[in-house]
Amino acid sequence: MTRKPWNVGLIGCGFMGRAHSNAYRRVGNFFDLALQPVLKAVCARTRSDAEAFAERWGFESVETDWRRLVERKDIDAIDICTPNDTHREIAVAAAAAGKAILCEKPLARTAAESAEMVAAVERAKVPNIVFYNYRRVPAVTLAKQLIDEGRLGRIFHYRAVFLQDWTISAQLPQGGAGLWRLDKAVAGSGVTGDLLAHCIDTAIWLNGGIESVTAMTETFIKERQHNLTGRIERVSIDDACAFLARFANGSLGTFESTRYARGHKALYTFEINGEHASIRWDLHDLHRLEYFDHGDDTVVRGWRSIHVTDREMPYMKHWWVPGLQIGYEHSFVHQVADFLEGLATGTAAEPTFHQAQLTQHVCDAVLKSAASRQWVDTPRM
Ligand code: SOE
Repeated sequence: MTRKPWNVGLIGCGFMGRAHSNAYRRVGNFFDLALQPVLKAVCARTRSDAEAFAERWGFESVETDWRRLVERKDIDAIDICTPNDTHREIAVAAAAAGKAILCEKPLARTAAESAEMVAAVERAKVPNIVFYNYRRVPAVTLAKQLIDEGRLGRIFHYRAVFLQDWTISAQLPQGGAGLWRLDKAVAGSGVTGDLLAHCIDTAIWLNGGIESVTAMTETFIKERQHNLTGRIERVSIDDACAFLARFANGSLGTFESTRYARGHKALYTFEINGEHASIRWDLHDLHRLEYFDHGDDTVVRGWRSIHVTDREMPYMKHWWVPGLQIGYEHSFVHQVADFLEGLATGTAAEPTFHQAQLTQHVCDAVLKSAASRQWVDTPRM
């Protein structure tokens, strides 16, 4: 099968730059697609970083100014893997240059910033997507399938947590490479934009829109040394956030996230309780979906743990044989596969910038509610 080359220009060489590069390299080996990603160019702040990354991952060329990359005629798609404060400017320029855009989450620091990005891609009519990768863990996609089939019936409760413990030390500085997530000017917020954004995206996808929220946040370590200035500076991000939500379908949501849950590295779990059935998922055991069906015979009724590896299960026919599981990195491969499939069929893969704007609005409402100690409605879109 002859595939048309699809030239990717990646901006950012951190953790996400690696996850996305791996996806572009792998996708053609496992999915039959009309387009073949070509790692055309990578952009980093310094030439040595860009060159080292290019050599490791197989990029053909390097840039140190993202504007030059965006202007290049040999680039079809711009992938934004940079810190959050740069997403808007890069995306607006890439849209104006007619490139497809794949952006790491969260779309931007605030809903006002991301609204400009939504307007830019819609004006330019360029394909776009946001990497909320957990939608494409097969067990999570299976949860969506079960809900859409009506197996849960009316949904009453949605419960999500995302717990980490990597910022407990007061000696950990803020700012700069790897630690910009602690710097509000760069990240926009703490756990709300970084971790709860994942939970919110999955929740909206599985259970529909969130209409109102009431939240509390806390910053446990009030001052940290800033890596870029060398000074002790105020910490303005939310270290922890918990909120209650009302969904448009009448169900109630509870969400909690923190980077201060000793013993938890990336414990993202959700549980959904419906009239007929419940489902539960845990990132630490990501290839399993737990399912309770009240319709089962009483004597065998109980939670079952579905090992999501059969060919009939989402994405799994592309991988190994039943019983052999896949992992975190595959969710990015699936996202790229769906995006390319969407380009070929004309049906955009989700979440587009427009759809990700819903999550931005919920994040903004959560932070506003925490500051005001009031319930806050999300805007109708
Ligand atoms: C933060 O530690 C982080 O890397 C997030 O930025 C990712 O989005 C999440 O998937 C894992 O945790």
